[in-house]
Amino acid sequence: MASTLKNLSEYSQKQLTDISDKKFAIVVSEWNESVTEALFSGALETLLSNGASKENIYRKDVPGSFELSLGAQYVAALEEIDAVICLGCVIQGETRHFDFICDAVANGITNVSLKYNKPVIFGVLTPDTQKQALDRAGGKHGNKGDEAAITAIKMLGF
Ligand code: DLZ
Repeated sequence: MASTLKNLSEYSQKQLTDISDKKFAIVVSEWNESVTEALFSGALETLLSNGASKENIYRKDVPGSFELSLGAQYVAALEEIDAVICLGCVIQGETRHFDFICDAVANGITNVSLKYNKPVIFGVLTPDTQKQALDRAGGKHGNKGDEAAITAIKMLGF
């Protein structure tokens, strides 16, 4: 039931689409690196364990989550790329920077996906604290990088 599914890292083993010849770009924000590297590891492992080949997975880094949209646009524009996964972590702070970045990246990623008619997945954590981020990057709440990869695979099977 969708209402009880809180953690896609424990997704059902329902048959996923064949991704052995699909090409993925993973765009990773360098800001909050310890978190985003853990998200990247989760996404990479999940793609590989679901049949993607290592040579079909490209990684591009951007300075912060705000730059994920443009990074995604660069790679989505490449004809050979089938799906893009954007990984970032924006931690709620004292300033309104948080809202500006989150709004911009959510809208930007949506626009890139619609413009190129390809899955461009929003794998951006928006926690209140670093601990909450780590809990969702391989900790007690799973790994949202895994979930982003599963979402990309599911959209390729649409
Ligand atoms: C400036 C900034 C701040 C305050 N916080 C974060 C954050 O928590 N996570 C993140 O990914 N990036 C942050 N940034 C950087 C912006 O995303 C962006 O790189 C800069 O504003 C330059 O455009």
